[in-house]
Amino acid sequence: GADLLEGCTPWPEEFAERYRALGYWAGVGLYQRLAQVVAEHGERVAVVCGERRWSYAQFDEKIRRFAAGLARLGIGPRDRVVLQLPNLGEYYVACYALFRIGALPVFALPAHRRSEIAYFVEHTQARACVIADREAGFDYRELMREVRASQDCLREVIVVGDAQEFHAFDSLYDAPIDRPGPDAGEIAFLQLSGGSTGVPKLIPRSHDDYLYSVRASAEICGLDERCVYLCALPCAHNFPMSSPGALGVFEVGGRVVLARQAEPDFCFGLIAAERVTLTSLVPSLALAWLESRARERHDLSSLQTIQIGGAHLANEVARRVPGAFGCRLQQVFGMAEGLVNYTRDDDAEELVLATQGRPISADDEIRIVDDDDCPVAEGETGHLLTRGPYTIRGYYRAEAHNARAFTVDGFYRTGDRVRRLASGHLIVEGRAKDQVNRGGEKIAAEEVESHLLAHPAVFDAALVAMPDRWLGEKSCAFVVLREPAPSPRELQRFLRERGIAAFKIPDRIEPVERLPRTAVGKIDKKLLRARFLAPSADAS
Ligand code: J2J
Repeated sequence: GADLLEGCTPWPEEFAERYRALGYWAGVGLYQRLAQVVAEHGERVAVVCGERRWSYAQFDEKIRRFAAGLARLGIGPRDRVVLQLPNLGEYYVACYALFRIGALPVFALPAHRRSEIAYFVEHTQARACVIADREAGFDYRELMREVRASQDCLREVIVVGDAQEFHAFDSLYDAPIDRPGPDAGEIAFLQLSGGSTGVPKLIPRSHDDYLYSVRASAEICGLDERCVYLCALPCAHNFPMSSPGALGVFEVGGRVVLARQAEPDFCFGLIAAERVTLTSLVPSLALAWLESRARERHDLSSLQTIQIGGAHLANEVARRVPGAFGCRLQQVFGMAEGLVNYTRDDDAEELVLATQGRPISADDEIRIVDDDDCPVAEGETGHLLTRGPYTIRGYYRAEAHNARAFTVDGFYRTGDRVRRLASGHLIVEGRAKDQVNRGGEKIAAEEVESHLLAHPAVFDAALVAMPDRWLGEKSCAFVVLREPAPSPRELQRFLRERGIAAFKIPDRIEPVERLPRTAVGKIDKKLLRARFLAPSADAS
């Protein structure tokens, strides 16, 4: 671990040794593992994307050819490449090709705009970006032109579709070359954190640690080669990627069906046509699927399990799922930093409906503590801290933040408030971190506040969650304004022009005289949130 990628925190040697000795870390790289599956399941269908169907052998050939093309562009071990693609088969080709050559994808979301992408490029000193030409009315090539103008490190732009002055994705399918893969202890990629601070944090995951979580997840979920998984969430999210997600399905020789949109009608059609057995949803999407009449028009009988996670799932919604879809519900409480909890097939019904599951691994260490880091009494609610064979020990290039986000003995402070049952199942009771969870999309309050404060007429700003029937939470910014005061609409436009993802733009902006403060002078967000509980305060 001594010569890990600069800016990453290795596991202490005694832990690494233990995780290897227990067989969690198998010493196999992510591409290497896929190659083993290809050898066994070459003729089976791996990826379905629109009209295209790729067998494992075809998928692998694309990966090896694309890896050669990347190498021709000079992309090599440990180079960072920002990957910003919608749900397309090329997503996984690019991922595994980068894994193969030991370069690191940086998992951006299609919703990200100039501010986020420029930050990822700069912070990781990325050499290349992989994008789609256009999607949902947005031209990503335009975005790249803007980013390139300010970022000298960014040499190559690779475009799925009409490349214009950039490299066409398809032009990089060279003749494969054999090359040794990276060591499995290496960092495989940088995943995005939900975060709560001013700038997004990046999560370095190693081949060994990630593959363990994927393999164990596939096992817990009982996947085998007959599994047909519908990827309806953005494929860059950690949940549909690894819990067990697409990588879990590739682990067993199953089939990944990519949904370009998450709309019920569209997805139900795919479920019926492809005989989908498994999918993963955030609660807001599950609710939309439940409420959709389209359910009655399609044959959904192939579904065996719907996983729901990423945000609070209301008990009433959980109860409706099995009956409405004629399949099992599995609750998933996970985080891109590591720890993932699942309810299990043989759990009592009440546990499945009312808890967020228990950890993957016997070596996931769970601590539930009070504000002073002292363990709370058994069964009481407290802050969740965790450490284990697939939970990171530090964010990428974030030394000062790491000192706060991890305990001295390496536990990650999740920012979630949980309670543990005697069975080991966790119930997520709330959140201490300064974040809005907007239908599973995480918004770091401080990040949006600092964008607001960049406006000359904004004197002070506080972003808080407000309850929403569909998304669970929406965001509301309370702002103290100087004259001439801009309207809420003007402020929203200002944020859009700063180039931030649409989901981060406050759903509501409330001008106030002043922000309430706590005794120590911090903005009292609890008091601000409480306004949404008092019926008289909600004017909208
Ligand atoms: C309440 N809050 C939840 C749940 C996540 C699997 C599943 C989800 C994610 C994910 C993931 C929750 N109930 N069931 O990476 O592999 C909130 C918590 C958590 C944060 C992590 C996976 N499931 N959450 O959502 O990194 O606050 O990962 O700390 O996006 O989502 O967000 P993220």
